[in-house]
Amino acid sequence: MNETRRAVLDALAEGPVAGPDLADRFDVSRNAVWKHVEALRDAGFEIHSSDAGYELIAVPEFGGPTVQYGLEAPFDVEYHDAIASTNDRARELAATSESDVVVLADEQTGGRGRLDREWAGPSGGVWLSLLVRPDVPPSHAPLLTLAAAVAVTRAAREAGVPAEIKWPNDVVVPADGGDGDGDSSARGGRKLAGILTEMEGEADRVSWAVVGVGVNANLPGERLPAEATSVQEESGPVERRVFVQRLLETFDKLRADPDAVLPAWREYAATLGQRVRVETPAGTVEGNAVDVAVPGALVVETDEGRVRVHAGDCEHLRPA
Ligand code: BT5
Repeated sequence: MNETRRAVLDALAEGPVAGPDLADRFDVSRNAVWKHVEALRDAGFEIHSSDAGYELIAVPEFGGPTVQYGLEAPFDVEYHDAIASTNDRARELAATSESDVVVLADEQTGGRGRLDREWAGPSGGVWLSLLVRPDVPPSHAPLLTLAAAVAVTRAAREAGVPAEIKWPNDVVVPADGGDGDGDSSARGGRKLAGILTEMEGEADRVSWAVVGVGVNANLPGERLPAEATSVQEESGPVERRVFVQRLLETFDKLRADPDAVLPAWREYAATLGQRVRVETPAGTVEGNAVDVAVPGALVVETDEGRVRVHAGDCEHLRPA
């Protein structure tokens, strides 16, 4: 949404305002004002017009302009009702000079998880990919995944869901409902969200990173895979516009303050203190998960000593 349109929208939200006044205020023609109003109506904003002028009555439930409206983070939002994969679209944009763009969809028909696994993306979810160009070495990219996990967890908790983070990239609702008595299911809870970070880098710097976030927001249980849950199932439907805004705002703050990522992650971690088995590309690691270390490695206390695991699938085991 361009700056004038955003400013027109802000003005309409403050009460009836006459078209000519808007034209004067923003130094554009009356016709241009009318075009902005019509474009906003097309995007689903309900704008009432009377003798007193234009007035914003309601914002759309979901979409690009409605997420950008009131968003306190510098992202442009490209919205699709349906798309194969927001990560694929963000990767296309990565080939241009775009940055700080969020590709957002209501429905994803060819969503991907890690290792080319399928990701179910029915209408009603929050499927988004952030295209960013952080000035960090490629080895630090996992911090983006952790930051996104913190951002999702915070937004989910604000929506009333006792979400926790399962290393490295899952946001889950523990089977014990988050009361911390350790009685989690063997796999570590029901999955609320997953994150898929992809990037391209040179030796010392990330060229682009696409952080793909999938959150089961307003989805009934029967539309979810087994072992999954949704915000709707846990605490009722959520205003997705607000959910996405909070998520993007937290992510934006954390990327500006990388030192804050690990402490926030530890605070929400379901994995720390658990007995885990991690299938890594180099083999299986089993032991107690004791910490997370820069840039996102899980520290596991094994019979042979401490091991840092950088990637893999993590299973929470029942205490021995
Ligand atoms: C992930 O992979 O958890 C990363 C998922 C990332 C999805 C987002 S949506 C926006 C963006 N665009 C994309 O195309 N992708 C990203 P992984 O850890 O490999 O988990 C995948 C596994 O989770 C699957 O094999 C299923 O078992 C399970 N799964 C699939 N869909 C799910 C869903 N909607 N909710 C919970 N679990 C699901």
